[in-house]
Amino acid sequence: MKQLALTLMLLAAFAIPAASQEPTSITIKMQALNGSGEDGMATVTQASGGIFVSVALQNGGDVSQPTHIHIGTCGAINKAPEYALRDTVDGKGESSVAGVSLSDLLKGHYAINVHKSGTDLGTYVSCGNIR
Ligand SMILES: [Cu+2]
Repeated sequence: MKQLALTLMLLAAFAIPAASQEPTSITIKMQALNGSGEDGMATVTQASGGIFVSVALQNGGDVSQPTHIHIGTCGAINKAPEYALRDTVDGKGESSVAGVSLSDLLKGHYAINVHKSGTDLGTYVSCGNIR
């Protein structure tokens, strides 16, 4: 009987996958920049053939704010957008991006970056690291 219990325990141990499962959705803390007050959250969800990105910020205002995924981190971001997202308006934006997976993003260094406006791309108002 003792032997059986031990065997079952060993079987259970092997049934647990060695690597932890890839997440299907992550939540990102978006941090206000340059006095914008645009703190908030973003989610990146794996979808079929791509990802779905949802951004929700405070104090967004009604100006369309260009929003992208950039290579790098919020502290050291590559200025060229890597993946375009829908503009954030009133603090909200929802985008589908084809041809990229959440696990690809998590393997590299990427950040979601929100710009002040189409005419002031150089001022960043909110950023969150994808991790
Ligand atoms: Cu950008």
